[in-house]
Order: sequence, then C-alpha cells, then structure tokens
Amino acid sequence: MSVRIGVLHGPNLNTLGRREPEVYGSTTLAAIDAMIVESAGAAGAEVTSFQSNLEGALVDWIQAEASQVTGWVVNAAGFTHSSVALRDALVASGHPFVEVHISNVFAREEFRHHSVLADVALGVVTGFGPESYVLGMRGLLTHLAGRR
Ligand code: CA2
Repeated sequence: MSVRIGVLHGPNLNTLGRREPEVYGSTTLAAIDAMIVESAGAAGAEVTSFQSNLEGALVDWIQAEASQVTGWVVNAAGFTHSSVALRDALVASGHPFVEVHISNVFAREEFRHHSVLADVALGVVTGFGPESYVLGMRGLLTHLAGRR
C-alpha cells in the first residue's frame, strides 16, 4: 500500500523566514516543505501539504484529503492551543497524526504549554526548528510501517 502524508501548517506560518527569526529561524515554509518531501520521498512516501490562516479552511482540507492520506504531520500553530474543531477533524479522519512545533513551546509563555491536540496525537515533537517536521514525519512513517 502506498503511503501519503498530509502536512498541515496553521496560521502565520506562511510568514516564516520573514519575521521573528530569533524564535522561528530564517527558513521559509517553502523550504520546510521541500525538506519534508525529500525525507518522506527517501522513505517511499508521498506528501501533500497545506497552509491556511483560517480554521475552517484547515478543517475543510482535512476532510477533503482524509480518503487519500494515511497520516498527518500537523503544526497547527496558534490553533494548537485552542482549536477543538481541528482536533475533532483529525480524530474523525481516522488517521494517526504527529504534532510538531518549530519552537520549544514549553520554554515559552504558559498558554503555549497546553495543546488541545497532544493527547490524541501519536506523538509530539517540539523545539528542533524545521527539523521537528522531519523528525515527526520519521516517527509517523515508522509507526505506519508497523515497526513500533
Ligand atoms: O513553534 C511552533 O511551531 C508554533 O506552532 C508556532 C506558532 C505558535 O503559536 C505556537 O505556540 C508554536 C506561531 C506561528 C507563527 O509563525 C510566525 C512565523 C514568522 C514570524 C512570526 C510568526
């Protein structure tokens, strides 16, 4: 069976590389997508990715892609801490997902310490810069291959 991973980027991540480089680094979202495609491709997996600043657009995308993907890598950005709608859409998709963050959310403001997604995620990767996506993808692919 072929493996196809949906990568979801939440609000403001379209401005990566252009603002707050001391927190989020200088890598653009397009460069992160290229890193993900390369690492997943090396493992024989396909990637489809989507960014939106709108909660409903992210939910619509999850619903539209659910029948085509095998799992998700999710950086829900600010919605991580608030969106029951995203949580519900991910759970309803029936596929495992890994929550990823560029920054270490636990080294930041207290409101970032709580995620409404984490307890239904396969795992969480936080604080490794853009590499968090690659590490999350690797963990997800290992899980899907039944190796853990
Ligand atoms: O560290 C992460 O990946 C976050 O998901 C990023 C979110 C933040 O709300 C989460 O707590 C942690 C914010 C994304 C904002 O993206 C920006 C990109 C460039 C400049 C400013 C913000």
